[in-house]
Amino acid sequence: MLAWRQPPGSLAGLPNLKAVLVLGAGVDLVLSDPELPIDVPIVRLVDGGLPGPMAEYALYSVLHFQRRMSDYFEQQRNTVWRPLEESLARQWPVGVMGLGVIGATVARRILAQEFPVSGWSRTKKTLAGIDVFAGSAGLNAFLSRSRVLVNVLPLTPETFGILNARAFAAMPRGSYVVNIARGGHINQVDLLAALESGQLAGAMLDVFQEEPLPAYHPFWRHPNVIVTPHVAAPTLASEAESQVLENIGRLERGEVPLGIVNRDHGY
Ligand code: NDP
Ligand code: OXD
Repeated sequence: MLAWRQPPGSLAGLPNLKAVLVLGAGVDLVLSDPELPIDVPIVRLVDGGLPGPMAEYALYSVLHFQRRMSDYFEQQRNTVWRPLEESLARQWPVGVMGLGVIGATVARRILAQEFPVSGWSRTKKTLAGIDVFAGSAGLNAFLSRSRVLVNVLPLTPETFGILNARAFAAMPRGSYVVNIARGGHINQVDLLAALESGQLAGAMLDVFQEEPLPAYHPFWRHPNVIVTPHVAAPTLASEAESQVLENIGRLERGEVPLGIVNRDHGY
């Protein structure tokens, strides 16, 4: 089965299912399907042309906040000509949550623009020029130095709701959150409360617990929230096609496919 956002229960009628090849990087939806047989390999797209656009989106969001673009957009709407106090990239430490295929590219791209960058992952990585933290022991130290937090974690039982009141409280006051991973990472009530209190100054969100984001949702009209419709990185058809063909060949030959998901980790 080639799957992307399959309707719930659609795996049920497939008694001869040999493998699920997911046409994206995140496999949370497939793994959460109660009909998923326990012995079928799940394969995700590795790279799939996604890291570059994800890094562009993340870099844009960091520059947007650093260069006060929301303030200038608002001033333009009111025909106000007023230069605001500016700050330098080195005053904007950025934290990248998740240092996999995408996170490492995001971290390097932002570092190349002279922002200090830290990264956080399950196991400790080595990335030139990037301060790395790992596991729950490293989480608070990582958060406390993130003036902009960019989330590129997979959604798993361990990472569900990880961006919550405790995490926001550990960040510097007036910091920013960018979510380009999954809506389930964010506790929405806690995010709105942190924005209300000023603990967070803003958020740029590409992914939501319910997509499309319902019209009544407060994120749409919040002055300090930027909403985009899950577009941080569209899967490149040509990349997906060649990876799927390669993996079907590997499965037929009894070899391990590229991007095989470790079900114990959930990604
Ligand atoms: P990878 O599997 O390559 O990387 C995942 C990273 O997250 C790894 O560094 C891993 O650590 C870390 N991680 C996983 N669980 C934990 C945990 N419990 N605590 C700390 N770190 C953890 O994934 P990709 O980089 O390919 O993709 C990341 C996610 O981005 C996808 O799952 C998807 O949800 C999202 N995405 C969103 C898109 C969009 O358009 N908005 C497009 C593409 C992807 P370790 O290496 O130590 O295991
Ligand atoms: C993905 C996505 O996981 O587009 O690939 O969200």
